[in-house]
Formats: sequence, C-alpha cells, structure tokens
Amino acid sequence: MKINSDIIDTIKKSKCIALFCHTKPDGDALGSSCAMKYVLEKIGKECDIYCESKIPEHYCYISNYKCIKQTNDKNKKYDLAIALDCSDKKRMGECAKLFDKIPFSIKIDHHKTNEQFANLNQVEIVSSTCEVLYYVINQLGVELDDNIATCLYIGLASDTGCFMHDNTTSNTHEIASKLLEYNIDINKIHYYEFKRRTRAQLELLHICLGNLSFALDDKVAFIHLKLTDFEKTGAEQSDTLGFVNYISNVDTTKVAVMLSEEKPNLFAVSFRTNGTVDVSKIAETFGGGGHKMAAGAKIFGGITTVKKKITDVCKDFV
Ligand SMILES: [Mn+2]
Repeated sequence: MKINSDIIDTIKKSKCIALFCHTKPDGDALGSSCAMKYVLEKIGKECDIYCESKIPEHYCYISNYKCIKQTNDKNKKYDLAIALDCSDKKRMGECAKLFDKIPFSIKIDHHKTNEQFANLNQVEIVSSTCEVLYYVINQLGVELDDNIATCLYIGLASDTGCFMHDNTTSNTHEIASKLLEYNIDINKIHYYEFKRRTRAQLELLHICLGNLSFALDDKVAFIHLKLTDFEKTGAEQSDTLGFVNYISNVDTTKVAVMLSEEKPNLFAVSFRTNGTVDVSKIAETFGGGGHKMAAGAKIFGGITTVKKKITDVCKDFV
C-alpha cells in the first residue's frame, strides 16, 4: 500500500497533533487512535485523542484509553488534526467543531462510503483503519512495540470479526502475523472484544431465546424482547447486540428477525439472512433500510400483530 508522501511529511513537521475517532467507538476506532498516539509520542510530538462518547469500560485493556478527551478544556492549540476511522465528518459528533478549528487536517480510513473531508485523505478499502495505519507507521519509520502492536491487533480483530468476515485478506493475516511477533495478550483481547458478557446481558439473552418461534415452514425465525424484560434484568437496548445471530444460522432459516421494544408498542426490528434473501428489501417495506445481509426498521404494534405483518411480507421473499 502506497501512503501519500504529503501525509508523511505533514505529520513529521507538525508539533502538536489532535487525533479524532468516531462516536460510540469500536475496537478499530480506539485501536487506531491509541496506536497513533503511541507512534506520535515516540517521535516527539505532543498528541491528544478526542472522542465525543464516554469510552465503554470494557476497553480498559487498551492501555492509554483513559487519556482520551471529550473536550479541549485547556484550549490547547494544535497544528494538525487527524481523523481515524471516520467515514464522514458527522461521525465525530461534537468533536467536529474542534477538528474544524485546526488549520490542517488528515483523514485515514477504510470505509467504502466516504466523504473526503480533510485536506489530505488516505482511504483504502481494506479490513480496518488499523490495516492502513500499519503502512503509515511503516513509512513514518517508527518501529513497532508491544503497545502499538496490541492496539493495531485490536483494530484488525475487531473489524474482521476475529478474522472471520470476508474483508479478511492474506494481507490482513500477514500484518497480524507481524504484530504477533510482539508481546500481545490475545486471550485478553479476544475475551473483551468477543466473549465477555455481563450477568444482565446473559439473563436478557435467556429471556429472548425463550421467545423463539418460527413461521413459513421454519424459513423465518423470530425472537423478541419487551420493555419489561429490560426492567427485569437491568439490561439496556445496546445489550441486545448480536442476539439475532443466534437464530440467523439455523439451517432452515432464510430470514432471522429480532424485535426489541424501545417504547411501548414500538419495536426496533433487526433482519438478518445467510445470503439467500435481500433483507434490505423487507426492511424497506416497513420504512427501514440497510444492507443485503443485515437491515433494520421500526414497527408499531403489539408483538403478535408485528410478527404477523412481517410474516406476510416475508411470504414474497422466502
Ligand atoms: Mn473500522
């Protein structure tokens, strides 16, 4: 991968650099920002990371995550802004205001849909921002160490679903292999990134799977949660992340549907498929949208009515 030499030169001549990652950061956003902070400090730059969201506690294993700022409280002056893993400016939330005040900007990203909002943009359609950053670090001539390698590995693993999604290439594995030459605690990373559950989450899953039902000769599978289930367990809406995957891999199932009540009689509906159906078309009939394999919509009604409405639409697709 060829990195724009203007990007390398700009970083080298800057003194005080602000890094920006997107709101509700994932492993790639945090991994790339924290890796870059280590790299820049290694070459004598002053550097802060900004993120609008409070960083979830389960990222405590990223060693410098605590220094991530939400606001520029000391009104520090920066000469360079670098946005990482932000497909468009809106993804930075309130922090975009600070980004705009800094005289020069760089963007490093890997998203297909992309807004080239910085002065210099390096966008490569690869597994993760950390994959692009690996080459940036290389061209900056900075040697990796345990901390940098750990952060980059988190980004690669996170965005590829632990090297299982089809954005995983031989190149991704080659970089991972180089990173594993350093002291990386992959057990810890995989635990926090993929395995860890709270008791509330597991109790919610227990209730959710207890509501399993099928329609149209088992081609459509449903699970659901009501508002009272969240009250009972003390779990939050975000705790349902990934639940739909439990039913999308049933061998007979073409459409998997997860319904989660957000307000009385208002359901957030997630549609998944193993690839034989375009679920974005099903979501669109309910005013929602998404991708071929994963889509969503909001639907009003009681649980029985909503499931019947969805089944009626699915008849034309399965
Ligand atoms: Mn990413």
